[in-house]
Amino acid sequence: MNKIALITGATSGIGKACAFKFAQNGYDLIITGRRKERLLSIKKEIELGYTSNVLPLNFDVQDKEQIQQTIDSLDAGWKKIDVLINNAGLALDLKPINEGNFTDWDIMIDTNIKGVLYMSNIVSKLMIERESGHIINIGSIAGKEVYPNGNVYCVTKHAIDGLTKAMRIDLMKHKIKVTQIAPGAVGTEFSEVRFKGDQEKAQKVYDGYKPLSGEDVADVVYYATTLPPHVNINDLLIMPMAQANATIFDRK
Ligand code: NDP
Ligand code: 8X3
Repeated sequence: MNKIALITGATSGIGKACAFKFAQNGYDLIITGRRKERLLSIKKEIELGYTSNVLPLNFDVQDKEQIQQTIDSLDAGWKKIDVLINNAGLALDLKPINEGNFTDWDIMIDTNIKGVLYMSNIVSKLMIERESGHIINIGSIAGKEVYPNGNVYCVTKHAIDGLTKAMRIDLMKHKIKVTQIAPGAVGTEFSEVRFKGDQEKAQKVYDGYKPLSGEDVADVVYYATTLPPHVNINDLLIMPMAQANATIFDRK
């Protein structure tokens, strides 16, 4: 029987790259996101190219009732989740604290923090029944440092940095590994979402250097799952060569 990975936010970027990486390595996949059409086309593409079975689940990680109902309704086979990748997340805008938009703040906090809490609570219960599992939280350099106007997004990723440590303590006795993978700049739809469709602003983020790709991050996420049972990567910061920290880039 294949192992199963559940990936939140698999319709784009890092999550989508993780779906393909885990499929290449023989996993069955539960892929989730709000954009149903994308989930269906990714399922089709993966099932054409690999032997994996793919179950698309269309929900918003902000909606705890919907998550609970959806996971409860899985059949016993799909409930045997080996790897949970808490990847779904977003930034909305870059504004000083006095100019921030409350709706944007709520969406970032509800998605990036509460979404990870709901998913981890619900899926860890299934892992605890089997005394086995691995939860990988996608953090960020923004969870290690702060940068101008990043306030609320940075705080959500600092929360993931702390939560990953806390979950590791709670779940260690159940033989569940907990890992944070924290990337620097990754060339995904992230900046397009942050700048609400403004392509020019989004492109400027990556001007003059090569950011990580979703695939670069997926390779590292997958690697973390390949280690022997007694070995865990607690925390891993992965950066583009041309990014020294949250704010210093070597742009040519
Ligand atoms: P993308 O915008 O390309 O992908 C984000 C994914 O999250 C999409 O699949 C989206 O799916 C999903 N998502 C967003 N909101 C929700 C929601 N409410 N419910 C369910 N799914 C949701 O960005 P990335 O791949 O770059 O981002 C993935 C993760 O990586 C995020 O947590 C981000 O914070 C983090 N990260 C990104 C970095 C970067 O520079 N790109 C660097 C460090 C960390 P859909 O819209 O279909 O729901
Ligand atoms: C996403 C990367 O640029 O906001 O977490 O630090 S950034």
